[in-house]
Amino acid sequence: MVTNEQESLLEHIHIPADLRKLPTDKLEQVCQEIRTFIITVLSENPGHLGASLGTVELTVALHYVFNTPIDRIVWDVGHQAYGHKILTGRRASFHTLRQFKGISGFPNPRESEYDAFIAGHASNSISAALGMSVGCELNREGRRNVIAVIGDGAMAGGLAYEGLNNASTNPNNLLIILNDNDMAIDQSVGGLSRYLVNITTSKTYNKIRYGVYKMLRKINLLSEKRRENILRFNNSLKALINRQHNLFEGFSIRYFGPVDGHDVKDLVQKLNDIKAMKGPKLLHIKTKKGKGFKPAEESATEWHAPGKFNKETGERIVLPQNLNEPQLYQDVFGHTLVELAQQDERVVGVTPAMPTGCSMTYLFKASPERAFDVGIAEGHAVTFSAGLAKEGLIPFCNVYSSFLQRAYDQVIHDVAIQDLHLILCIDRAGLVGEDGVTHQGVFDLAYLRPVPNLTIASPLNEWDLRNLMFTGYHASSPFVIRYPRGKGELDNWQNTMEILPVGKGKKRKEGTQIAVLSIGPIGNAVIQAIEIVEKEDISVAHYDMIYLKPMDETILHEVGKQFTRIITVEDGTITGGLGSAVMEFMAENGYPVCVKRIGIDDRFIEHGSLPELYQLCGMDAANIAQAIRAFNS
Ligand SMILES: Cc1ncc(C[n+]2csc(CCOP(=O)(O)OP(=O)(O)O)c2C)c(N)n1
Repeated sequence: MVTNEQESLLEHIHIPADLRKLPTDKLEQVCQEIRTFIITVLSENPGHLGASLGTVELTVALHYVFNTPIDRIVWDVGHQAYGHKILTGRRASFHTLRQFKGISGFPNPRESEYDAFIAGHASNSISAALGMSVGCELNREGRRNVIAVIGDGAMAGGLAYEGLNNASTNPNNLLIILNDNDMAIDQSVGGLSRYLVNITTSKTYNKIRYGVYKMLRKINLLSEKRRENILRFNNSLKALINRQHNLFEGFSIRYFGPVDGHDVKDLVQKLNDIKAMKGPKLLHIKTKKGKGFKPAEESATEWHAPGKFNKETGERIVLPQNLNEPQLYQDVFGHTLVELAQQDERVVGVTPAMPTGCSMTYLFKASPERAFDVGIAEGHAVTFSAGLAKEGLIPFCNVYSSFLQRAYDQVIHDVAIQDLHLILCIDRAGLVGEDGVTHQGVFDLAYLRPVPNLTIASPLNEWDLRNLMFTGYHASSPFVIRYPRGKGELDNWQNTMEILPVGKGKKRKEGTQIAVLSIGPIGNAVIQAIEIVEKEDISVAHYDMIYLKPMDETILHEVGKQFTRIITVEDGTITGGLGSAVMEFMAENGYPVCVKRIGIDDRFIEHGSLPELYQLCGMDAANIAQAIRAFNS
């Protein structure tokens, strides 16, 4: 612990070069100060707590041993990089984390030269770092070290294997740190996770191996030429002791570890030992998610991103749930899925590593044999669901909007071409707020609309989500439902399920001067905007389209005939979504109308609270009202 008498070291570390001036025996104190700082700031300003507490020692050791920012650290996902932010000039602004115009929750090269690559979506670090490392060998500017830091959860993603497979093909000096805490957000799943447990328990082999490496190095035998021989020697040793192949050495990547990722001095020593080695290598470290904060250590999923909390008592500050309040879309999804599964044993659930986030946990509890967490593997989740559908099951495959970008080809090739009946539930659709630029779920309407055979729908409220799940269940081809994170709008929740006829929208309000067409929950902002302008005697008709595809052509013809001014509103990109579809329809059918599209224009949207971001994008009620006013004049 840092005692009051102890002088703070962290306060004097503005950049990693300051850290590198310290003697090694001061590093533990630096770690303790970083940990305390993260806990203190995050208790007031919510963020990803557990992962960053687990990487404090690693972060300090990396910046101590390597010459950052010339040497590059590529963080995978990036939610574990808070310590890195604190050491790289962002300690003073750390309290603005994830806030509008504050620092990002993930590394971003636009924010700092120490952030080597964009992060947010899992499993890209090995490919990116390998590209840099190979690039360095080709460049004449001289060598730099490139280090990819990847968690055991992210290591399960297919892209990581593509990087591993390619790692030994071209000359490079890549170092991969496998940060193994046996957790993704939920428990890590799958064969890799079991493999890592096995390898971790193979202590004898790993100890002997490291000893042999050190001895050879000491007597100067570890030249490049000898590498192959040593690998072979290691393999025989391994066969002798374990009768187990090492996955990474199978890819011709030298494997070291596992080592204690919370022993900063040892980490420094190990990194120094392997730093100069040429060729791709991997250091496997064992860490604890939430390290140093007991509640987070004990309940890693809950403390992955816990919101505000009391740092003294370890209590999360959770507002009491009022049962008469609107429901969470996620809970509606989770409970409805269980009900459908109880009615029909063909119904199954598939999630790529987000059972808690999307509330598939209810199905895991009710029917564990019919709920599948496939790991961080969105492409696989979609194709796996397609396989299940081929066998006559009815999969509800739940993928977050921005992560579904990883599975675009699978949606087209494996689902749509074969017209397989599954329900693709797109969670976190639309602006997501604090997670920022990498997580905004704003592209799905635009990228899915051109795909034949898909039905694409979005509910105005949480009850319609339930109804759409029921409708999708009764469909016979791929059925897509997109909905946002958080609470819906209804205060008169109904526990019934009804079919919403495919391709039929709803006229919510008559009007004479302007027609507003919306899709999804953003329609509630439209309802409020219309209430505002009606007080100014502007008469607006409102249509909730519900379906982007097929679109309700009866509504579109009615609107084309009765109005000359149409506004479209969607929680997604202006290009390619509802607004574009309406414009195409009006042009193709010869309606002389003027269409104003409200949505996200051609730029990336950074982090901030949802109200701030909706305002920024002109998608809040006041701005929509202003757009109606301006369009009417
Ligand atoms: C492509 C993609 N899918 C899902 C996520 C959501 N996600 C964020 S962190 C995380 C778990 C990562 O686990 P691991 O790599 O082991 O890191 P840890 O949190 O344990 O440090 C997941 C699934 C993501 N960021 N990217």
